Amino acid sequence: MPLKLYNFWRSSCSWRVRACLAMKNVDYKYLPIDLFKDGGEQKKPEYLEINPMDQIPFLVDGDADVAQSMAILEYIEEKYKNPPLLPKDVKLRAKVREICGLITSGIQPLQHRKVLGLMTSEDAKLKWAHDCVASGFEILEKILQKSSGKYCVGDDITMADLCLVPQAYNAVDRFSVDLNKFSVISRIYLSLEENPSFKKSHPLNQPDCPIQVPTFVHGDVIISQSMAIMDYIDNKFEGYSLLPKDLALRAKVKEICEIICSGIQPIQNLSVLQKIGEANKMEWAHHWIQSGFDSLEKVLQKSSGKYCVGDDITMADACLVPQVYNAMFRYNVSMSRFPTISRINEALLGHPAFQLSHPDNQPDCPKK
Ligand SMILES: N[C@@H](CCC(=O)N[C@@H](CS)C(=O)NCC(=O)O)C(=O)O
Repeated sequence: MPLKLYNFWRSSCSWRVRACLAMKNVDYKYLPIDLFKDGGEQKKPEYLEINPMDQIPFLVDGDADVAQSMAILEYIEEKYKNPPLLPKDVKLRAKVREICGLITSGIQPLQHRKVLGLMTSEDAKLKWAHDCVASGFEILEKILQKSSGKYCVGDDITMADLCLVPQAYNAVDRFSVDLNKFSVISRIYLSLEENPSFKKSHPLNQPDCPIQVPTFVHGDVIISQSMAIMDYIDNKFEGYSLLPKDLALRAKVKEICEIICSGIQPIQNLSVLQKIGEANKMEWAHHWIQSGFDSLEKVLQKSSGKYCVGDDITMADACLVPQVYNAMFRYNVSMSRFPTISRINEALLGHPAFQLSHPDNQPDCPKK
């Protein structure tokens, strides 16, 4: 009977255990416990019956059950010997446990959801979590400067790395900690990001992770649909706004976004093309993009300055560039009949934000 792991895709403590099982190639049944649904499935009587602690991860192995990620890691380590995740040398083994303790008792609990729930605002939560993680990382960095080789302790992956990777991911992804300030932590984190066991156990690769891409996660806020995400980012983060203050211009930006996001992209997305079939899909995509671009060209002839609406970059431009890229490189649409779209696209491709976010510059883009 395979092991059963009660866990949640986003939970860093769960990731530690999933990574351990992946390293040791142990098969297990994934039992999702949604920490957010209906006030949290971890608090439901049926779960508390299994695990009196309203937490995950929780491992069941026949008549054995174990809570607390470190106890689970030790259990798996003792039961499945290869590859070992604790060094043979007693001093190194203690060092691994020291690093695990620092992360699992000294950092993670301070940024636990229950603690953050005591803060009065989203900003206060983020500041608290950021500061706790950053100050913990300052200490961790000093320890790792002495202990690390390729990984946290020497050149072999250990339990310390199982704790480090999820915590570093949380730090960057949820609490905007600047990892560049911690050169050893970021070196180890970046090298392990590519490791197949960490990839397999990664939050975004779990069956209960919301399947739609893009999905944006910010603290407890989880949003999919690109327009809704852009709107959130625009309102949440001060500084440059991608929506004009003027009401009419703002409406024009949204009109252009909709032409692209509702009028062009959905007709040429993968699931539609699969239905259309291999033989006809290019012609189909070509046709609908061209007819969408015909309308868009006319709108832009009136609305554009340097960019889609006037001379400032807006959400409309954020929609335009990826659609032109698709048109040109996936569906061979000739852009010569769309001079305004092409001109704006060229101008935007020179901008650092569009270079940084370009498909070719993403970590999951296959190396050429
Ligand atoms: N020390 C525990 C901590 C477990 C823990 O904090 N789990 C979190 C998810 S990472 C949880 O279940 N939270 C429940 C909640 O937020 O209500 C361990 O290492 O397993």
